[in-house]
Amino acid sequence: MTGDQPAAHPAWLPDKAFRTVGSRHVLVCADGPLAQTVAQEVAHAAEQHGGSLHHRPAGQAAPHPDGDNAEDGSGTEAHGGTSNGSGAAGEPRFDLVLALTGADDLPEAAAMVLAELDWRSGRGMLGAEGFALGRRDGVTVVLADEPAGLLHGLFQVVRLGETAFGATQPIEVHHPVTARRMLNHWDNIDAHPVMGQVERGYSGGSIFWRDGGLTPDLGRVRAYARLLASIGVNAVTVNNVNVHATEARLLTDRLGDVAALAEVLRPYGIRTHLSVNFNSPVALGGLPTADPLDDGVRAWWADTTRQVYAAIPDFGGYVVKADSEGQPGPFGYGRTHADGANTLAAALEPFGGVVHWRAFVYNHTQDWRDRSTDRARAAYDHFAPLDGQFAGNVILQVKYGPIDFQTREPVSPVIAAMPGTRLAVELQVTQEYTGQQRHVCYLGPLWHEVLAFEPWGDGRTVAAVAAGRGADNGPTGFEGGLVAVSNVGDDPFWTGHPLAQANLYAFGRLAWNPHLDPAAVLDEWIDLTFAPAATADPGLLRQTLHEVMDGSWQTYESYTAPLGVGFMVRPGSHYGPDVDGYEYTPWGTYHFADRDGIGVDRSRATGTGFTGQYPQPWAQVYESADSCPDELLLFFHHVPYTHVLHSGKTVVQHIYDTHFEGADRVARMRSRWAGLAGLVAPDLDARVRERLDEQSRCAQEWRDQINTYFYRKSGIPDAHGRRIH
Ligand code: GCW
Repeated sequence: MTGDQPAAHPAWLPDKAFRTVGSRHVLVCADGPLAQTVAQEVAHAAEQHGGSLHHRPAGQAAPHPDGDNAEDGSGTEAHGGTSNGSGAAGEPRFDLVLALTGADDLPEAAAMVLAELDWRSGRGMLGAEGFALGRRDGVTVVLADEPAGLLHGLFQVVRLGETAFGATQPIEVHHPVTARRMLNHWDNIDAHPVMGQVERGYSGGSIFWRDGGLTPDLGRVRAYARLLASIGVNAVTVNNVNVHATEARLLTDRLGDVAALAEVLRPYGIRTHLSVNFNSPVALGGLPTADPLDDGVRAWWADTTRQVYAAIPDFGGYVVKADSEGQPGPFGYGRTHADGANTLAAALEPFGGVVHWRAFVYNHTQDWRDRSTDRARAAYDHFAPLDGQFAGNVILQVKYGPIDFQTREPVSPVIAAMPGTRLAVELQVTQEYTGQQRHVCYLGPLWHEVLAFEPWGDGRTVAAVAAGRGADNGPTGFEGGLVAVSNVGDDPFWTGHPLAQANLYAFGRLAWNPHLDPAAVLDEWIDLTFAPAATADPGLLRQTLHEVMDGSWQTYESYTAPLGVGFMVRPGSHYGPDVDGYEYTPWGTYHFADRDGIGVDRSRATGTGFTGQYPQPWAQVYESADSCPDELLLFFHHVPYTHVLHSGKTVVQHIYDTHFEGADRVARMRSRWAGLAGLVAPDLDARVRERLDEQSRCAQEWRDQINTYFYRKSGIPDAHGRRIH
């Protein structure tokens, strides 16, 4: 227990997940703060499970068997048992060696792996975070050029469990696909009157801020950093992109709080970034303007940023939401977004910092009568013409879809439109539009699909664009990154719904390697979190979790807005059905259903022309209702209810069928979970049951409202005569 907070669930890193490492004799051969973290992790595991840790700096010779380990002055020795015997060079024999490639006097197995690595690619090729993993002579070896690689390698060994200590393994080299893998927290220090403390947060309060200031529970922040490091996340913003008055001051007089958080995140290889308000030179600096081309404004940003780096030397940079949903921006001064971003970038440049500049810019005060304005077009229209004008340390942060994190959207055409700009793709782990952590909705398959999408149909993927890789897979010099909005709060289960932890897990793993199979990623999470092997019925536990989670995104899609049309959620909260809730609002999110048909005509021929923002082949595929994939049909086209889909069903029958099926599937998920009795911890079980009850209720409500709406609009009865109201 920490204060009045219940103890946090260990998520995917309970002590038992470390049994295979903790029961072994481990050598850590590296120095620096991250190596210290590796050593602490191993030492803790060894205490729990009876193994041992020997930690020596990289530049130090191995101990001799008759020596007294006096050279351990700067290292540590932790035992749950003793090292078992002598190795060839007279040193203790280890089961696991985690060493820097530059370390002196490596044990023989590690030297063998290093020699092979040198022969293959040469040391120094592992980079800042990569690692090599191999097993020789009964010893598992992790080698890295930098300590961060050892941290990632340790967690890979933890994930592998006994497999890491089995047969001799060929050497595997692991690299993150992109250097920056970031989570954005939409956390406020002060609870916002409408949005609460965490905007679109469904997991309690902020883990960073409490009672108007820094959380007293930095231990929880440390535990969070550990979870993030284990999945490869290496950057975090600690405040909302909507930067309100109190939070704006994190940049200046409340900077100490940010430094305190950075201090806790740093030992896990996580850099701290800050969301800043574009108007800060006025609001905080007392200047008459925030015009980005004004000399005084530039000097203010430069000076303020210098002070940030004085407090936080490894500070990552700024995230900016400008001219978006009421936030100030360069438009207010007749300047472009390149002008705005570049001014902040110039201030960060001397220190190696970056600006994440969000492309989520659109007219949120649209007249619903105006059919010529298409919100989907906005990001491209604003930003594509600016390609090539952004400074080298500006990263344009683009939501994966053109609208707003809907359950189903096409990939944003901006991703294919700016070859001369560093682009980060933004995903939403918090389930704003996907059930708000009351519904099970495993998003790994959605993100996998987005990251694997080929904008030019030529093998080059969205993930490659974010990673700055060209058609030949060579570096383009425009590396951006992957970013996601966090789903974590101070809830004991971290994510409200315990099964929503899997989304956080999957984001990290897919950001590290987008080629991973989301079902396999889920399996990793299940193994680490529930340790099925240690339960009475491992098969049932694993199978049930897969049955409940694998297809849950498609299930959610099936009982909510149909065929990519989006929204139909309750305005404001974005939870539950309200088909016409947004239809006559200024937000630009319409479905245009009438008695004959539904959907948004975004074709070039007769609609808003949005399809023309895509390169071929997609410009053509999306242009025609005949070639448009079913699941996106209503995003791109307005069609009659009797339009026949590729599936052979009419649109309206598809709506009825998917909504009946979706609600039925939720009922099955609920009864499958009930069959787990006793295999999971009672508190977790109770929380999941409570959420499944709500999901089941809500899915029925969606089913009935959507089906009734379209039956009343179209007058077309369900072919199967099921009950519609
Ligand atoms: O999805 C919308 C949310 C807003 C959010 C905005 C954004 C932080 O409804 O709450 O604001 O997107 O991404 O900026």
